[in-house]
Amino acid sequence: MDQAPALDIDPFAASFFDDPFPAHAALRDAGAVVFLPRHGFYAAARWQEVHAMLNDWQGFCSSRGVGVSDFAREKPWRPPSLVLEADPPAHTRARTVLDRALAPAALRPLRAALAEAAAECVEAALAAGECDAIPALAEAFPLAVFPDAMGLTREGREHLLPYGSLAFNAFGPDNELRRAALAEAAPHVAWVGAQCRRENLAPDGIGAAIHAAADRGEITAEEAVLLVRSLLTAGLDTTVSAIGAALHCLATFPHAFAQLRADPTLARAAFEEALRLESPVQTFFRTTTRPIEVDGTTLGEGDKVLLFLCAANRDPRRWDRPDEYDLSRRTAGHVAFGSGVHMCVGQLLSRLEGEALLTALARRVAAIEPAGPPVRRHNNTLRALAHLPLHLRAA
Ligand code: 4IA
Repeated sequence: MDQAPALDIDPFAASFFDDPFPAHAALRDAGAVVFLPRHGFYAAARWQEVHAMLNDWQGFCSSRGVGVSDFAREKPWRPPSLVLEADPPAHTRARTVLDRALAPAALRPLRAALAEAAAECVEAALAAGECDAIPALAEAFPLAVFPDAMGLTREGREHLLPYGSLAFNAFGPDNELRRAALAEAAPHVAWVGAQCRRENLAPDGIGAAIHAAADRGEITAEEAVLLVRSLLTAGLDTTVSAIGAALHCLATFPHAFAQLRADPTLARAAFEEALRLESPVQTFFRTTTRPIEVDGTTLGEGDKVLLFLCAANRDPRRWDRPDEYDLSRRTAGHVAFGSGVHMCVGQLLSRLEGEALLTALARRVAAIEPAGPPVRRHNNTLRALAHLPLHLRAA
């Protein structure tokens, strides 16, 4: 069987983060799977293979870690996630608990608070006229709703974003970003670890709902702590990145913003298309459980494969005009939330947040214009902005 084509690319380098798109195209065009000799792992960047691998948990497992590090050979930096870093049947048991805690019935009561907080954030940004939309909107809005929804105490919330940033950097190779994040980890890890405990969570929040599953015997008390940790890890930096991406898209595609203004019910579509185009979670890995053939190339057992979600979401083999932000596009099938048994358990809350913020924007803002160049925030997993200077004009 053929060997995979090799490409001399480092997908965890600063230059890659600044402009990943030419390398995405090179990866897609080189083959269905490509070997990256600099790191010693494989990559998949076409939609078809990324989607197929995400839906084959038997062949492409998560329990050996979804980062560079192979848990079969290296000790993980923290106890593994019971959902992200697990396979069925263990995964199914833990996932069922989170499914219920984040189900429509559990989240419906949040809608009013989301709309109110979104309106306040947009009003505050408008009052300033010119703003840095990352702290002012992309961070301020999720921070105003998510920690309360989880039931967290007010003190120490400044640890949440650094903890997420650490976890997402830790999926990468042993580079400067990962080393720097781990060197600063201790206070963030300690705070988040303590907040996952039942006695530190408000009785009416999502965190308490997870602990209630332990009372019903669905999971143990210690498992509940780790499942709360999953939501605190995955639930904030991701939505910050997604909302930042949507604001960037709306500022750079004025026609799309005009459509959104004319019809605020397009908020959901505007958020979804930003997810497809920018894909907050850029990449993660699977590990092969046996020799597997992919389009004529045979992978061995225990090989790491890096799945390029954003490259799949812009694959011209799957999407028309893939680099265009188009509110009328049928986005179904994008893999920004993953696919298969691990598909984002928080996607409903994510969409409610995105919809609330973009609806508030559509109702209150007449024009969004760039007020300076955006500045990227480099991370081994997340595509994110550090700064997005915008000029907002009130409607
Ligand atoms: C967890 C891939 C990302 C969104 C994610 C990160 C962490 C966890 C889950 C998902 O800690 O369980």
